[in-house]
Amino acid sequence: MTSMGYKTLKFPKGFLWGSAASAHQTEGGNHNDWTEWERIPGKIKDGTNSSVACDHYHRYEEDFDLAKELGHQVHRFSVEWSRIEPDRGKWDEREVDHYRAVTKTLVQRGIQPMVTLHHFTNPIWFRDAGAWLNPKSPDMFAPYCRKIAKALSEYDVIWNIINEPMNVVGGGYLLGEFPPGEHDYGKALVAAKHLLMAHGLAAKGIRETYDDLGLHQPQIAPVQVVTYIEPYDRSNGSDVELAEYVDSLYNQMWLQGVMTASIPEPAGDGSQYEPLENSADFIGVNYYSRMRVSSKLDFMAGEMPPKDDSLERCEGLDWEVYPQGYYPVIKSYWDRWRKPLFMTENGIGTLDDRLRCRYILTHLQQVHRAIQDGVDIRGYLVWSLTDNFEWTDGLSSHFGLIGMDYSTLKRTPRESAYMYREIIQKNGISGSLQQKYLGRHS
Ligand code: GCO
Repeated sequence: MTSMGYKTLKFPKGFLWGSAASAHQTEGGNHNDWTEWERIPGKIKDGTNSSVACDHYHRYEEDFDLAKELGHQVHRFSVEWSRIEPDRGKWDEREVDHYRAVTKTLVQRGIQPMVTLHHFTNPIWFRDAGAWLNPKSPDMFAPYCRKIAKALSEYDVIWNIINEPMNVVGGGYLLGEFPPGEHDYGKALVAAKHLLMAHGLAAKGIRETYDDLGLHQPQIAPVQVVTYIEPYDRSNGSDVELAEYVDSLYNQMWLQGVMTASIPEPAGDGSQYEPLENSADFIGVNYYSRMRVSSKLDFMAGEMPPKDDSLERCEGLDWEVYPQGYYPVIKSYWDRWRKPLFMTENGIGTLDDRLRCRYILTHLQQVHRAIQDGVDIRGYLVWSLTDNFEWTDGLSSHFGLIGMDYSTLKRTPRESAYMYREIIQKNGISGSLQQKYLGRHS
């Protein structure tokens, strides 16, 4: 016991600390399906767009200098497919070189690169071909993955393939908040199936690329967003049933496909899909909040019961701050799959940086608890290194450890960034740090 009853929380040796970001949200200057979507009035809540974003495309060295100064040991970023393959089968080698330079810049700073190959955005030609509804979409995605695997193979890269596939499905084909803006359950399942196949083919392509080059196999992982789903009324059987269904659809089905090398129901008929074999060395878990569901409302149309007013919220997106949901989410994956986990995103959009500090600390307490209970967790990444363009909310969302003045593009680390650095340096959280930000232990 130390300060005021808070225990020092030690993390395992070799636990990796860092942050995550994506190309479209930070780079500026992209032209993909999201670029066009953003131009449609009403799609982005604050009317902003990603045309400049953080200008990270030109300022990545400065950003990685900051990451290094802030003690980060790993950084998760994405390669923008539309830059690499602006037309089908046509490669832009200068852009390939760009991401080689980005990766090298991290390595030179002693930061482990974790590379996502698809973080929501699609090239225009792929959109025009029907995107993830096209049965050939997995084959269209695979050559790009091989290309980047080869290009970055000289560095020790950890591969994430597709970021939050069920958000692509839910946002794009159920809730209509992401392109192509549809509300169609049947199409959503088709997209989920093709995203699974795409993960498998991409993983296989990366493995073969490394084999052909005579290199050791890299770490490859799927990245799932996991929301803790609860019935609005626990005593109502239909609410409980709906919660189970939503959990199985959003949190379990896709990953089950990866882990069992099959296309599970309802996206498929359970048949095996061989390329998915050996496509997960660990599971990337993105956690932000919980969601309550009520059978009295139309969940598929995005209708949600009222939020709990006693909980703090993420600005704009209005997500409840719910660290209690993190532990059961982690445990459910561990108990089911016994695969190492990596916390690939966790964070909050807010200008109240003390809230961000509390958010990070209370969530890390849950991660630590899971580790104590035997879960193999390899690392933790804050979303995000800097403020950036938030999909439906635009630039007025503030997820960064580093604040961004969009008029000057000046980066200023927030207090949370220094708090996080202290945690990284100690590979743990002292009692006094918890007391400072969380107050007296109750
Ligand atoms: C996602 C993405 C990130 C978001 C973050 C906050 O989870 O949707 O991976 O790109 O910006 O999660 O919404």
